[in-house]
Order: sequence, then structure tokens, then C-alpha cells
Amino acid sequence: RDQCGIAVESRINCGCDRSLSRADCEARGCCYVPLPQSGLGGPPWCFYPVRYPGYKMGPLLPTEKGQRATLARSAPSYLPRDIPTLQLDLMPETLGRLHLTLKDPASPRYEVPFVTSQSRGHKDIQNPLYDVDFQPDPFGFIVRRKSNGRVLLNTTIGPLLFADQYVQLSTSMASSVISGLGEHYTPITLDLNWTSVSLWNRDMAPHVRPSEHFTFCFYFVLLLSKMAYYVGLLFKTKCFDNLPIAEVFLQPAPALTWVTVGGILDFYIFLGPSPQSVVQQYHEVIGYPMMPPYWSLGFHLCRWGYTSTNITRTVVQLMRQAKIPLDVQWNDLDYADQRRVFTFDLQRFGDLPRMVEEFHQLGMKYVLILDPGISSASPPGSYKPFDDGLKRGVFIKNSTGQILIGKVWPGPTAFPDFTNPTTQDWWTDCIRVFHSKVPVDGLWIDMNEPSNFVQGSVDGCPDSDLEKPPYTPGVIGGQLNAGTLCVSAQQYLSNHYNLHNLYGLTEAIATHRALLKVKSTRPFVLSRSSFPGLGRFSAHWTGDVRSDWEQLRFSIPGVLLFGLYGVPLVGADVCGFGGDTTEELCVRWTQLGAFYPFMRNHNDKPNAPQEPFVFSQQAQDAMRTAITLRYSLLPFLYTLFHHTHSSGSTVARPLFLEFPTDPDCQTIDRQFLWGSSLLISPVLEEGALEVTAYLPPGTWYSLHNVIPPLILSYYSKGQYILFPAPLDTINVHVREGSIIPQQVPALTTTASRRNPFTLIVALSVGNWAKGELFWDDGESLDTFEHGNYSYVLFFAEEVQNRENFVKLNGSLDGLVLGEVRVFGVRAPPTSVWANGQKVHDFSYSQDTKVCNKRFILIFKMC
Ligand code: MIG
Repeated sequence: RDQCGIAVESRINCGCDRSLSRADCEARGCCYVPLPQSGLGGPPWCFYPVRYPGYKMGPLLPTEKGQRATLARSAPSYLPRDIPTLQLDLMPETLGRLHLTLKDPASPRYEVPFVTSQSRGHKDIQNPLYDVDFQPDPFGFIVRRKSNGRVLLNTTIGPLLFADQYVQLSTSMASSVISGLGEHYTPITLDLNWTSVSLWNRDMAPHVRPSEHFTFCFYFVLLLSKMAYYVGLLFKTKCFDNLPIAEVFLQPAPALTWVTVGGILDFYIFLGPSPQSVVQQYHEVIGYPMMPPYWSLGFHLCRWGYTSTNITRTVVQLMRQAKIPLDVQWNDLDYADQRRVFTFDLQRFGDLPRMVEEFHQLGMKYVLILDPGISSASPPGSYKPFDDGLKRGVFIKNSTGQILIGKVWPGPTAFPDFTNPTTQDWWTDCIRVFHSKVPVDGLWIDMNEPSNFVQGSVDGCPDSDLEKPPYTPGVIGGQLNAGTLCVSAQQYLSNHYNLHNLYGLTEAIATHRALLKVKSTRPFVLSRSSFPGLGRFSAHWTGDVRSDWEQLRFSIPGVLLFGLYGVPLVGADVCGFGGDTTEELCVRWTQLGAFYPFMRNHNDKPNAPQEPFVFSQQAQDAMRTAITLRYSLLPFLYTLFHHTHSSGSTVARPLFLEFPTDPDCQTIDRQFLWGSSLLISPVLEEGALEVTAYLPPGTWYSLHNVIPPLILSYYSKGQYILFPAPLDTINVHVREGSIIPQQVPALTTTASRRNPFTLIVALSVGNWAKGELFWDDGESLDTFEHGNYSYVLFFAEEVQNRENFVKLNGSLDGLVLGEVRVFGVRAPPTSVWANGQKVHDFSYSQDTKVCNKRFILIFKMC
């Protein structure tokens, strides 16, 4: 059988849905060629022959948005309830973005309605970056990059299967270096050695595999061609319409097979060509991230187990005594009366409103946790959120129309259906009433996969095709309803089977909108479960990470991936959530955490405390240094968020995004960048006092106040360098040619925002540098959209350093530029000028080639 002569790494598994004996395999018309036993996983023994029958494609006809063809099965597949006829739509949307859908034209299948795609298909896109070729029988398509003919996708390598509860598509990939596919505990590049990932939101600690609090159905392909010329490709199966659940099989060919148990096939291909532009193109479809409130970039402190207002107050006092910046104090479930949300315990938290006011007086903010499960067992008339919700019909119902009751922290609970517009109103009312007593500044939405301590509901789940589909992807617990709701439960938009992965997103949207209504300032929401588009409404943390060195290390790819996914405000629990930390681990984690876009120290109930002030003086000093360094860099960080919000760039950035042609950068995920100009190289190993870090080609300046033996500037040919990293040091390097706006730090951002700015000017070999600052009041809505901001571009050139006021509208009024430090000044300057005045108060350091100019430049309206 020639047709079975397929290279082992290219075999496409004919039994993705179940394992097959030789007889079963041959009954499917597949090839059965056993291999030496390789343990679990490994190449399949049963695989599709070349040109395995599938759909046959009819002629392509022009449509409004592109082209359309009908596909028909010539013979039934081996799956129950085949969809015999499909409609293919090919929609070139922009020069670099191609959109394809495959659906049943006869009866509509589930498609989630909210899509933010900014531009729709155009049939007359001239000269796109792609070419599409079709293989009519069996149907398949090939997408090529026009400029060089490279095949980016080729689905002719396996059949298209499309049945009621099973959809499968395989494609080759342009490279073996791929990244993405949701929240999983992996390095930044995925293992293609016969692995799989499932995309089904579960309440599960990240080190349990497979696990995910969230689903993002897209991947990156990093492709280096012979000339070491990089092209990036992002392929996104548009999860919105491609739910309910997907499992993706990866193999070394390189290829992947996408399996979902319903919905339609709907995907975009983003052709970049640079990886940064691929991310931007993806953001254009899912929506640009929100602009976070300035204070949310400060340091946050939380734990489960601050069991009273007095304990919470003491924590804040001790932080202030230790002179460690703290912007936001949090409470976990402890505050709630019998763990019911929208209440607070009158014994232990009786003066919660006053405590929050006190924090506000200190220039701080306050956030508390809000679980979605609403206690359903309180005596009628005693718990308004439930009584009201019942009246307004906001809860998810079981398949026979009664309210589905599960169990979460307060005991029996009902689950709000956030796809129902009435639920939004009710949720806003709940938040408004609570906020009128406890003026919280933001909300932390946990348990929203949604998590349920009983399987499905307290009454179990019906025996149905939805609960037990013919094929259940690899989910923990073996069933879709494990640890969550019955998937046959009814929501306003569809059943839970279709909507499960959207629960967290829909709750985040509702919470964001409620805060918007109640507070009229920029909402802050932190969500555990996530989905494409989450970043428009919420921040994310990576769940219940353990306090150990491995989790410290894996937090970096976790954070970086979320940046690519459009959720830039992300971090892991600093010092780890599960288990006791050690002092050294907590110091290193605080140093790394100082460079998470979202920085929160959070701890589980039974553990030893891990607030900075519980450690030795030396450890406290190191933590203070790290957090203070972060605070001094907040104007820079905030400016990066502005770019993300306005143009879909990234904040915490993998090196490959910035140095796409440098093969060394492809897989680096122990270091990362802030924007394009700060390189962070943390210590991730116990006992280490040095760190080997890669410096991409060019000159890099250490951001430290230089004490020997640290050397200030490094010229790299693109090489690994060993840096000293004593316990009080995190290595941060500034890239030549950049200007970093800073501000003198303080204990809160409320205070630091009034302090003088400083500039770090890192001159390039050619003696220039540039940078920028976005500045507004830090909390008003849509300042960028309404023009209520200042935007300053900084240029440094050989003989002068001038500030170009690009846009000033008052938000910088009265603020002072206090100091400029110029790195890389080769000879002592003879004079320094600012605002047309000679500056006498400047210093120059020969060995480090740093020129410090201290002068006062007051921002003025021009
Ligand atoms: O089942 O609210 O991930 O951050 O402290 C545990 C208590 C519930 C899980 C969250 C964690 C939080 C904890 N929650």
C-alpha cells in the first residue's frame, strides 16, 4: 500500500477520538503500521493514508466579502451524525489577514455573537501577502506567503471531518518553533513531540497537567528561513465560534490536528510579517486591551487569611514602617459573612467601610474578592443578591428548567448567567449597593471557570449526548462537567456546553461595566479564567502557583504569553501561593515580580506569612530596592500600556518579538523585555549569585547605581554574559538608543505621581537616543480617546538634548523634570544647557561614562 508510505513524524492519527485495534483501524480505511512500543503517546500506529476521502469542493463563487464554495461528502465518515454539506467562506480582510469559515449552511450551529473585528472582508483586496490554493477532492487548502512561496498552512495532509459533535482539521506548520495555545505549564515554545493540549477552562493549579484556567486558541509559528530571515505567522482558530471545546494534537512533522466537539470552524491567518505585527493583527480582531488605572501598576498585597480589619490594617502599617511601597491592599474570602459575596462579617470586618476610607486617606486603594457563586441556602428574605437574582431570573438553569445548584465556598450556590442582559443589571445593582457601603476600588473575580465543588450540580447531570459526547477530549476528571457545571445547563445565549469557556470573560465584562457605572473611573478587574478579548476588560493572574523555584521560572512564559494574547496586565502570585516560601525564594520572586506588569504578593491560608516585612533586614532591603526600582520606572511602564491600548503592542515582551532575526532569541523565556528597551534577567535558581544572560547585539547599560565589581556598559555581539547577581540585585539593562522616563519613587503612586521626573538617556554608538512619555490623570475614562493627555517625545542627539513637546494639555502642569542621566558620554561635556539656560550643577563620571545633569525643567503648556 503506497498510500501508507508516510514518514513516521507526518502520520496523522486516524484515532484522535479513541484508540483503535487493527480491525477498527482498517474498518476506517486507515493504515495500520505498528511501531516499536514507545510508551504512551508517540506516533500513531493507525493513520490516514494519502488522500483519505473527505469532502469534495464545488466551484468558488464571488461573494460580498470574498469567495464561497460548497463542500459535499461523497461517502459518510466513521463519525455519528456527519454534516454532509458544508459552506466554505474565504474572506481576505486586510493585506495581512485572511479569514476562513466552514459551517453547515442547512442548519445554524452555535456561533458566539460578540466579535470585535474592526474590518470585515473585502473582495477586492489588491495584492495581499497570501495566496490560497485548493485541493478539490478530498478538500484541502494551502496558504502560501506570496513573496517567497513558503507554505504556511497545508490542510491536505489529513482529512476534514465535520460531524455534529466532532470537528477535525489537520495542517502542516511552517516551523517547529511554535508558541501559544492557551494557558499551560510550558516553556514559551511548545513541545511537538506527540503532545496535546486541551482548551477547557478548569479550576486547577497550574502544575497539574493538563490544566488551564483559560482558553486561547491561537498559536504563533516562528519561522526562520535559510537566510535567517524571520517571518511570523499567527494562526487563530477563532474560538468565539469554534467552541465548545478543542483539543490540539501536536507532532514533529511539524503539524497539528485541531479537534473540537461542536461549533463551526472559523479562523484567521495573520501574516505579519514581523512577529510584532502578527500580534497587532491578532489584537485588531480580538480588540485592544484596556488602559489600566495608574495605581494598578503599583505593588499589591494580599493573602487568604487576613481574618479581620485589624489584621489587615496592621499589615498596611507594617509595610509603611518598613518603607516599602504599597498601593493596593486586598482581602480574600475572609471578609465575607459566611463566605457570601456582597456581605461582610460584622464581627471581624464590622468597620470595613472605615478601614477602606483610612486606606484612601493614605493614598492607597482597596480590592476584594468576588466569587460568582451566589449562596442559595440563606433563609428567604435574608440575602438580597439571591432573592433579587431569583426574581429577575438571572441564574443558570438545568436542562429541565430549574435553577442549577452547585457547591462553592458558601455551600449551595446558584450561578449567574452573564450572557443574559438582565444579569448585567442585577450584577451592577449588587455592586452598587455593596460599593455604597464599602467603596472598593476594584474587584477580583475568582472561581470563574466556573468552579464547582460537586460534579455538574448537587443533583448530578442528566445522561445525554451533551454530558457524554461521543468523544470527550482530555480533560481532568474525564468528563466535561467535572469540577464545573452540567454542560447541558441552559444559559440565555445557548447551553453551557457551548458557553463554558466564556464564563470568565462574560463575568469580567459584566464586572467591568458595573464598576464603570458605579465609579465612572477606569475599572480594575482581576480574573482567573480567561478567553480571547479578556484584556479589554480585565487583568489576569496565573492562578495557584506553588512557592518553588520551578514555578518561579515558569511564571515568565506564562506572563509573556498573556501579553501576546492581548492581556498585558498579568502576573503570577509573587513568592508563590501554595506552600511555604523561603526568604531567598521570596526575594528573588519579588525582584522578578517587580517586572511583572501586574505585581501582587498573594499567599494561601495555611502557609507561613510572606509579606516583605516578615523577613530579615537584608531581605527587606532587597525587596524594597526591587519594588522601589519598579516605582521609579512606572512612567515608562504606563507609557507601554498606552501603546498596547492604542496600537496592540506588548508590555512584557519575549525577546523574539523584538529581535526576530536573531535565532538565539527564539526560545528565550528566562529573560524578557519591557517594551523594546529594558532587558530583565532575573535569578531563577536557588543559591545562585550570578546569572548568565543573553544580550542581543548592541550596547547595553546596567540600570544599577554602579558599585564595583559591576561594569556599567556591555557591548554584545549577541552573546551570553555572566553577570554578578548578589541577593540585592536583579539585572536590568537599558538598550542603547533609548530614553527611559522615570519618576522619583514614593510609598504610593498617589505620592510618586507628584514627584520630579528623571530621564535615563542611553546613547547609541551614533550618539542618539529617543523615548517617550504618555501622561494623564491616571484614572479618568478614555483620556486617549478624548485627548485628555500629554505625550512627550524625547530625543537626544550628539550636541543637544531637546525635549519636543508633542502634545501637552495640562496633565503635566507643575511637574518637574529633576534629573537627566546620560549613559555613554565618551568625553566630559564642556557645558550643559536646559531651557536655554546654562546648567552648572552637573557631574560626569569618567569610568562609567555617565553624565548626571541635575536641573529643573518645568513642563509648560505650549
Ligand atoms: O478554592 O479565595 O486562585 O487566589 O486565594 C480556592 C481563596 C479559592 C483560589 C484563588 C486564590 C484564592 C482562593 N481561591
